[in-house]
Amino acid sequence: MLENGQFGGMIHFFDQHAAGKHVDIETEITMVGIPESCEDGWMERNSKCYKFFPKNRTSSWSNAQTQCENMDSDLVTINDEEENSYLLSQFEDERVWIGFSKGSADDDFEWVEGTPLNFTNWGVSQPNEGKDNENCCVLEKTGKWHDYDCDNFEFGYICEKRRKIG
Ligand SMILES: [Ca+2]
Ligand SMILES: [Ca+2]
Repeated sequence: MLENGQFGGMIHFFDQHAAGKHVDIETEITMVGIPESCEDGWMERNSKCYKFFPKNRTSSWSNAQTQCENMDSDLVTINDEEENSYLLSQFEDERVWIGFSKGSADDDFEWVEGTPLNFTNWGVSQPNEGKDNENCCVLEKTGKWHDYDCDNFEFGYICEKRRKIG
């Protein structure tokens, strides 16, 4: 009897402890306003929301970025191999614009929303500057990245944003 009582007491203690922690975490999340899911029409993955605009909504790179900005987002930033693979699984186009570009031929490619560059997936011989300035980047269906002329091609595109702030 005595051992049963002690054992029960311990469980009660841990339950209270866990319940207290749960409340603390919920309070913290509410204060910084992170939860909430993606808005309608946006795909959710790892706290980010994505919207895909395939070839029936093609655009130059800068128009695509403007469209994303109008929805409080940017052209997608591909941070790692997993995100690259995820995106590939979500569109059928030959290639789509991503948020990777440079101001001129002499600049370096950078992410439009400012993420430090720690992953690239250029195709063979890319970026190659082509015949003209190729200052904008696409994600090809092969998974590889290619630089293209920003203005003289119209492709589909992908917008990305953090999950809706509640
Ligand atoms: Ca990303
Ligand atoms: Ca190229």
